[in-house]
Amino acid sequence: MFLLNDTLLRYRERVERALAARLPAATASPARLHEAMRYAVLGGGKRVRAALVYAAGTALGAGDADLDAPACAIELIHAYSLVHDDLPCMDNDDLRRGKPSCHKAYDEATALLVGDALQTLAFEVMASDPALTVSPARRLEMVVTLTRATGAAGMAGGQAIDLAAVGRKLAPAELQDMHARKTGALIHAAVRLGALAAGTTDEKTLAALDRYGHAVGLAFQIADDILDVEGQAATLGKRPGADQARNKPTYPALLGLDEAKTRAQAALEQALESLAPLGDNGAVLAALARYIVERRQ
Ligand code: GRG
Repeated sequence: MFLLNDTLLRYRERVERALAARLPAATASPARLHEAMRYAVLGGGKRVRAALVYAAGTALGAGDADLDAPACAIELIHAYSLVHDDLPCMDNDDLRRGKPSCHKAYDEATALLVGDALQTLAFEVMASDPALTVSPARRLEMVVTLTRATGAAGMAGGQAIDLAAVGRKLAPAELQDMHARKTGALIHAAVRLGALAAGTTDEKTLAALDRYGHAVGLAFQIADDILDVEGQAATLGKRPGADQARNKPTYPALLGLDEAKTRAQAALEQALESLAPLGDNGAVLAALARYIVERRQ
């Protein structure tokens, strides 16, 4: 029997090394920007998105080396989003991953540039990293997958809906749409990139993993909303209660804590059911889905 903790640790260590190798050296000019990029990316984070890339790719027969580039690209986009999200013009958070957020450790202009540079580095890695050995057409499909998840149709669009919704009561369908873009799109893309890196062309398998990715994205966000109510600052690495304090639209705020937990379980069940076509090869993805719902940070 495999242990998820060991597998997660191995993925975390692997992506940490892969990221460190792809980020610009802190000593190279412009040193302050490069140092801040490394500060924002390295030495923190659960690396759930990278783990989803590795687990999906491995389930379909990819080697780790082919999965490093998409795992890094996803984590670079995610780190950029956190740096920008923490800025005073957005969520104005001083703490991230248990340490001062990027604009607090450096300054706002540097944090803005860090986000910009991490986003472009992610696309450079996806488009040209030599560790990825798929065909040019498949690589282009991966670049497009990442752009759609990141841009106005995905994460940036979801963030815009979120900012516009503060203080306003969203309908459940609106809340789901916002989260599907803001958080779900990147999580779904992580799973799909893993599958694409494995060279899979089987539509049924890709469709099953798409269903899994959407369900896990939803489960992740509901769990995150619940943690904002029930979590502890020491384990979260950020202030709990921030969503409530800002009157943000969340699942517990809209539906109550019990119903939010019911929905998280339903999304988990859906994720697990989606994995049926993968048989035993879906075991790590199933354990990751459970971890995403049951995590305490
Ligand atoms: C600035 C374009 C732009 C988008 C920001 C992702 C996002 C959109 C904002 C982050 C706000 C937030 C806390 C959303 C809740 C879900 C989420 C992304 C949590 C953080 O992800 P984790 O828990 O973080 O995977 P770690 O630190 O473990 O990587």
